Amino acid sequence: GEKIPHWLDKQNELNPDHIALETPEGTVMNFNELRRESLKMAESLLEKGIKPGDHVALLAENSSEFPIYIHALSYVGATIVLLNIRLTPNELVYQLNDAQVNCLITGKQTEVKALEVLEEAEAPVIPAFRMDKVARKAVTDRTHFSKEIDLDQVFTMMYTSGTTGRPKAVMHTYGNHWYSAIASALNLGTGSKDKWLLCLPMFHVSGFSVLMKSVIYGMTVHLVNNFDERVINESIMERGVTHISVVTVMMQRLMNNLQEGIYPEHFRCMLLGGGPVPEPLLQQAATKGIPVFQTYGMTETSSQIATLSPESANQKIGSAGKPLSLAQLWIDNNNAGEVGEIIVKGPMVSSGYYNHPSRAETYFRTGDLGYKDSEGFLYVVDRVKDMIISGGENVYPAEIESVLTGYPGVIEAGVTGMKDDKWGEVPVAFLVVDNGRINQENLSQFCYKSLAKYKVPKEFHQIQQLPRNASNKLMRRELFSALEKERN
Ligand code: S0N
Ligand code: AMP
Ligand code: MG
Ligand code: MG
Repeated sequence: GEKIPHWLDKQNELNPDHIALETPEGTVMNFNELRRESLKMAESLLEKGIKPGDHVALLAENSSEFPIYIHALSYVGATIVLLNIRLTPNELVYQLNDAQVNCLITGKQTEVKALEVLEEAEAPVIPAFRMDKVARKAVTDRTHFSKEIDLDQVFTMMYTSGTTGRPKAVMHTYGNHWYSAIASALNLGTGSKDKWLLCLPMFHVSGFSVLMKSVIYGMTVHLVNNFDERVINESIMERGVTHISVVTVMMQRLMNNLQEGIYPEHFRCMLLGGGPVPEPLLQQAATKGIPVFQTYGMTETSSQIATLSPESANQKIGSAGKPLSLAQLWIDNNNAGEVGEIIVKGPMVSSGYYNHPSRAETYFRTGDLGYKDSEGFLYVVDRVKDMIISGGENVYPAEIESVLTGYPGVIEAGVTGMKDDKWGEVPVAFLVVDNGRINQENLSQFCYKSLAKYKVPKEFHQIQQLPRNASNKLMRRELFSALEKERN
C-alpha cells in the first residue's frame, strides 16, 4: 500500500516544541518529548517480546501513558486491540480470544479485572503488564522501528456488535484514521492554537480519533482522565481549549454545571455525536451560544462521516449535516426525501471485521435510518438494528436476552429500550417464565456477573407471550404495547 512518513516523526520534524499533550494537573509534553518517550517505550515493548504483526490489547482508563503506548505500538508495527473497561471479565475473555491477542497491557484501575480475564482466556503468549510500571529503555538502534506508515496496514481493532449479539472487531487501517482526520480538518479547519479537550474514552473511536488528529495535524490534546464537568468547564474557561468531543449526556452535564456562564470566544467547536440528541437540548445550547457541531458517525466509519456546522444549525436544528469531503452518503429509498437506511462509502470506512468474511460491496450499510432534506442535510431518525444507546455505549438486546434465558425459570426473554432522562435510553426486559415468579433482585445480580452495568435491564416485566411476527421473529418494538394489551 501507499506509504507516508511516520506521523509522529513528521511532527517532531515540523513542530518539535509544540505541545502535544497536557493535563489540568500540569503534565506537559511537546512532540519531541512524545516521540522520544514513545520510541523508548517501543524499545521496552520489543524487549518484552512484542513483535511486528502481534495483536496487543489495551485494557486501560484514559491516562497520559495511553498515547505513548499507542505510538510505541505503532513504531513496533503491532496491531492494537482496544478493550472497553466497563465490560465484565466474561465479556472481555470473549474479545481477547476472538482477537487472538498475544499480549494484554492494563491500566492502573483495570489491573484486577485484567488478572481475572487472563485466568479465563486462552493464554496470551507474552505476560501481561501494567502500563505505568514499565521502565522506558534508552533507544540504541532506531533501525528496527517503522519509519513509514503503510496506509493499508491494520492499526486498530475495536469491538462492536451486529444484529446477532456476538461482538465483532472492526478493523481500522492507518489509512482509515488518516483520511478521517483529513476529512474532519477540511470541514472544521485547523489552526496553530487549536487545543482539543479529550474526555471520551480512548478505547472508543470517539476518543481515539482525537489522538489521531493530534499527531496528524500537530495539535495539542488537553487530556482529562475522568469525566468531571467542573474540571472540564474550568479547562474550557481558563486553559485555551478550542474544541471538545462529547456525547449527549456529557453535553447535558457540562451545560448544567455552566449555569449562567458562557464559554469564551476562542472555544470554537463542541463536536456532539455517538447517538441521538434531543432537540430541546440543542435549542438550549444555541441560546447559550455554545458552538455545537452535531455529527453522525460510528466505529465502522472511524468517527464522523457527516457533520453540521453551527452556521447551519439554526436553520437545520436536529440535522447531522452533510457528508464530509471524501465521504459519500446515500439513503436507501427511491423516493427522495423519504426515510431509508443510511449507506456510506469513503476511505475512512472500515473494510470489515476481524475473522469475518470481507464485504463484497464497496459501500457500507449502517443499520441506521435517516433522510436527506431538499438541500442535502442528513437527519438520522431511527435504526434498523435493534441496538440501544445508553450514554454513548451500545447495548445489544440479543446479547442480554441470551444471558436472561440462562437464568432458571426464564423460558423466553425480549429486551428493548426505554427513554431515560439521564442516559437517553436504558434497556428493559420482558420475560416469559415458567410457573412461579422470578426474584428480580437475584436476576439482576445474575446479570451483573456476565454483563457490563449499563447493559443490565433497569426493569423486568413478566409477560405471557412475546410479540412475534408471522415468521416467528421477535418484534422488540412491540414489547411495551404487548404487555399493555395483556394487562387490559
Ligand atoms: C458519559 C460517561 C462519561 C459516564 O461515565 P462516568 O460519569 O465516568 O460514570 P462512572 O463514574 O464510571 O459511573 C457512575 C455510574 O454510572 C454508570 N454509567 C456509566 N456510564 C454509563 C452509561 N454509558 N450508561 C449507563 N450507565 C452508565 C456506571 O455504571 C455507574 O453506575 P453505578 O453508580 O450504579 O455503579 C461514560 O458513559 C462515557 O464515557 N460515555 C461515552 C462513551 C463513548 O465515547 N461513546 C461514543 C462511541 N461512539 C463512537 O466512538 C463513534 C462516534 C464518534 O466517533 C463520536 C462520538 C462523539 C463525539 C464525536 C465523535 C466523532 O465522530 O468524532
Ligand atoms: P458506535 O458504533 O458505537 O460508534 O455507534 C454508532 C451509532 O450511534 C450509529 O450507528 C448510530 O446508530 C448512532 N449515532 C451516531 N451519531 C448519531 C446521530 N447524530 N444521531 C443519531 N444517532 C447517531
Ligand atoms: Mg465518575
Ligand atoms: Mg455507541
